[in-house]
Amino acid sequence: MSRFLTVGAAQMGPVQRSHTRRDVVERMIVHLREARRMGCDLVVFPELTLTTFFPRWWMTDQAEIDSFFEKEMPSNETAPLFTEAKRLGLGFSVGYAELVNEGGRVRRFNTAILVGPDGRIASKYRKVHLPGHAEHEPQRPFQHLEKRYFEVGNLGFPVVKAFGGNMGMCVCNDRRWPETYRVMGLQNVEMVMLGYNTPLHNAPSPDHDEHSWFHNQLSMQAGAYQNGTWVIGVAKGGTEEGVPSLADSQIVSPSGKVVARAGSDRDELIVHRCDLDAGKSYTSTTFDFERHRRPDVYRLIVERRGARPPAG
Ligand code: CDT
Repeated sequence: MSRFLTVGAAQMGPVQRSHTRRDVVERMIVHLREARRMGCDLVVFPELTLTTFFPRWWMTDQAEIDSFFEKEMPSNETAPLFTEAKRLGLGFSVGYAELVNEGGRVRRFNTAILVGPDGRIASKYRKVHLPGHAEHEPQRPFQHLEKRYFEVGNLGFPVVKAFGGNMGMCVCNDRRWPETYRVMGLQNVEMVMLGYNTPLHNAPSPDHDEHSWFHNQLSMQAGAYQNGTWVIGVAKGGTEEGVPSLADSQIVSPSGKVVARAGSDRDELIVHRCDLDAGKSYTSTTFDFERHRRPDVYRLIVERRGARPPAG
C-alpha cells in the first residue's frame, strides 16, 4: 500500500511587534484554507510563529519577556487555528515560545508541536541547540538572546507514529547539526518538520552572511539524504522589526533534492505530495544503519562536547 502525505510548508512573512496573535492566526488560517484547496494533509508553520522574533531585544522586565510566551496551547487567541484545522481535516505543526510550570518552577522553552487532524497534540519538541548569547552585547546591531530567554529542551528528539508515518521535529538552529537528524534517523524518521528565523546577518561571523541561503539548503539536504528522510524547512522571513531574515522555505526529498521552494519572502505556501516510502531505498542500502554504522568508533561524539587537538 502506498503511503503519500501531501504537505504544505507555510512560510510566513515578517511578524512585527505591533501584530497581535489574532492577526497572526488570521494569516495562518489563510494558509490552512489554501492548503486544503491544494489537497494537503499537513501544514508546517515556522519557529516562534505567533510573535515577532523577540530574542533580538535585550529585555529585563520579566513581564515584558513573558508577554511573548504561550501559557496554554491552545489559548483563547490560538483556539481558532485548532478549530479551523480540525474543520478542514488538516494536521499542522507550529513553533511557539512555551511557558510551563514543571518540576515546581516556571520554565521557558522554544517549542514545536504536531497537531493531528482531530485537533489533539500528537507530539511536542523543545529546541535543543539554542544559538546566540545570554548577556547583553550592545556592540551588535541586534541581539540573539535565545540562550537567555530559553532553557535547553528536555524532551530529546522524539519521533512519533502519526499521519501514516514516523514524524519528527526540530527547530531552526537544530537543522545545522548532523546529530539532530541522526538521533531521529535511528528512530526510522520519515519526515522532519522544522521552522526557522534566520537573520541574514550574524554579528560574530559576518563573512558567513552571503552564504546564508547555501548553508540553510546544505544542512537540510545533508540531513535528508544521510538519513533517508523528508525535510520540510519553513521560514519566518523578510524584514522583521528592521532585521532582514532568510526566507527560502523548501521541501527536501530523501534523495537530498529540493522538490519545492518558496520564491518570495512573504506569506507563501509551497506544497509537495511526499511518498513516505521514498527513503527506503536509502535506509535499506547505503544508509542501512544496522549493517554499516560503527557506533563503537563514534564514542567521542557522546563522550566529548568541544573539539580538542590531538595530543603531542
Ligand atoms: N532561530 C535560530 O535558531 N536562528 C539561528 C541563527 C544563528 S546565528 C545566532 C539559525 O541557526 O538560523
